[in-house]
Amino acid sequence: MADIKTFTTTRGDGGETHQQVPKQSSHDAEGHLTTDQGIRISDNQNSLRSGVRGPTLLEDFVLREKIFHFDHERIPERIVHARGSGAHGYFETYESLSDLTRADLFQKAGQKTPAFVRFSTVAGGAGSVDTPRDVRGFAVKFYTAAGNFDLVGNNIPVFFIQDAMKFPDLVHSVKMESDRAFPQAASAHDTFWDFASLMPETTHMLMWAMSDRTLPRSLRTMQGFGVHTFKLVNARGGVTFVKFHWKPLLGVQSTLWDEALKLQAADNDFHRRDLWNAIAKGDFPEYELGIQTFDQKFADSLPYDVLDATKIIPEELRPVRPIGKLVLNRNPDNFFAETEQVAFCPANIVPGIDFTNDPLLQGRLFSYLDTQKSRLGTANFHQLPINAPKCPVMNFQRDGQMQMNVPTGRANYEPNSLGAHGEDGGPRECPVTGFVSHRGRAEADEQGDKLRVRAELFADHYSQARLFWRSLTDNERAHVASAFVFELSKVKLEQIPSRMVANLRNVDDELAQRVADGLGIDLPRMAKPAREPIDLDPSPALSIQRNMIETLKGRSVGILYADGSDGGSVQRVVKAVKDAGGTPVLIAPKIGGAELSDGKTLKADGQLAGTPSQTVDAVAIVLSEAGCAALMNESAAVQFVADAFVHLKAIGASIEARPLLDKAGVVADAGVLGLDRAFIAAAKKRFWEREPQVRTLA
Ligand code: HDD
Repeated sequence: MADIKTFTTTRGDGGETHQQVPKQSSHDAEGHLTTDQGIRISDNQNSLRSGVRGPTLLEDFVLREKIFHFDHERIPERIVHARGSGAHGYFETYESLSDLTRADLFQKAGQKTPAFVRFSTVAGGAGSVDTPRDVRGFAVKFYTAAGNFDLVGNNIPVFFIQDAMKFPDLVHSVKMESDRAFPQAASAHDTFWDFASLMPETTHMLMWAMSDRTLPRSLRTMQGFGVHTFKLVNARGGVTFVKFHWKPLLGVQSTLWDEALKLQAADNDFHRRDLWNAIAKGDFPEYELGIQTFDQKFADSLPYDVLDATKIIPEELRPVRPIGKLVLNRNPDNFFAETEQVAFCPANIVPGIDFTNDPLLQGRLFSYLDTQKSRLGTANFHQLPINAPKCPVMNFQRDGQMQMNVPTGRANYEPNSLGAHGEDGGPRECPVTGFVSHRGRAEADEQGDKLRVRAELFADHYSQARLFWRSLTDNERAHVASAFVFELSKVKLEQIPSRMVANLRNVDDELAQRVADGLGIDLPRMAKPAREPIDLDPSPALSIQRNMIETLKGRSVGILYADGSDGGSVQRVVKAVKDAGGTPVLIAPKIGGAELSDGKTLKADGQLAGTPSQTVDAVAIVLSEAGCAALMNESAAVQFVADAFVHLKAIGASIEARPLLDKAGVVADAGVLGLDRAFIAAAKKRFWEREPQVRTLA
């Protein structure tokens, strides 16, 4: 009935721990369908009734059990990050970090630790779309040999608020409005901008949220950040401050806003499908884990507070040191059991890692454990296979709903002398190997009177927002300005947009002016900042455009063909794309394919109307004269080409396809090519220089 999966984890000391997880299938060993009680079912089509056309009988336990279970199949969705996609994998350490931390997973070069990752959007419900403008969650559970370590981060290195006290307000404001239940999965509405404009501390994160960072091309091409400052603690008790960064090996790539909007129509599951397909075909997503480390002296030298989650430490100031790699190599077996039931918690840390006094982090330490009880219904949620540590768990916690273990022995208290868990009555405390909170001497001075206050430097709400703005390229800045205009144009209450623009004047007057112009409102007076912003050096590392890796790996090329297309040309493009590590996607007017010039029928991967060009990264239009003529009045074909052009993608086309390009408004530039080698090189990038030709970069 159940086959057993064995997980193995290597420990820092070279030892191995095993844990067995039963894998349930829907029938017994001989392939029979059974009830939950194991009784074989004779008929799964008809309920038991009295007479052929008579009433259904209450005694039909097969029917009752089936419907009873179905009635309870849903659990409360996450209050935030409800929509997510998960994957299994492992983390491999590059070199020993024992000088910095005694955390088991970082002790040996080559050491592998099993991991599970859940990526998510924040505002939308579980059934919402994958590509709204939204922050993405990047939560990693490391099943280390010394217990579970959860790094529950986002794809943006800062947060909207500084104190957990404001989290419920933030989330209430951004989710669908409480009376009308709309909009779904969108921040472009009155309540969010009302809150944001009244809370200047949100400004830095707003800049990121309005940038291309919230429009990732795929879950494989976005960064992740632990956000808070944490501590690494070594075996001698020495402490180093740390910030965690994930960098995708494919580089960071985003979509344009128009593309993201159209993707919502083309494929609600665009990111989930992409992640699944990549793993299924062995194209495993990889992310490098990096650390920025520093000491108290460095922290004291900064003009901002490292305990403030609305601040970054620029990479140029403190380089990110790569320490290992996460490889996602297995899709979940069951979405509900794994991706839905996985329970992350920033409080899950292991010896060698510790918290700081960041007031946002401190609030999170309570929230996640608490929410799992309401979501998963029992204090025993840690026993679910996806949450269970893969190292021994031994304590005297007992009972509770859905206790899935059978604890043995008479003693359920400590100390005891009954020897239920060994001669000495264990399990016992481990003063040396156990978790010891770092004493935090450096921060102790600041503890004392009970106060509801913020530290002085937390009042600087604009300097880093300004730093971010100044680090972007012209195109990226234009996207930020347009995003503010788009979002604020959806706000109906008049006082809100001008209040927001008044805040933006503290970031950059030109930005504020562009947003005011875009909205058609007068530039308001500058809002008085709580603390005068200062000019910090720009950080080029923050720009996506500047750091994009030119590659076809992880990218796809849509090849549009039709009856009469030259077979040789199609095959050459397919081969060249594959050779460069990309994925060719064959697109034809009919899913059954088209008859090529050589008389062969080539089956398509996607039908033209259902596979618009925003689902791929570059397009090749391989048409014969007749094929092109047939598509000239096909809006899906014209749109296919037009969108590729305005989304700044490379377009390779046969000469015969030119009339279609003309009709789609394509104007010759460096990204519009024939079907030769140059096209494959072009398909590795976007043509940012085309953008002023296709939209106003206000
Ligand atoms: Fe949170 C879920 C990330 C602040 C309270 N959060 C959640 C998830 C991610 C983050 C990735 C989804 C985990 C999953 O896939 O299951 N949250 C963050 C980051 C934050 C942050 C990077 C700031 C740096 N969160 C934050 C605060 C609070 C919460 C300040 C409350 C005081 N977050 C929650 C939660 C959730 C959650 C309500 C909802 C579902 C869950 O925890 O398991 O407890």
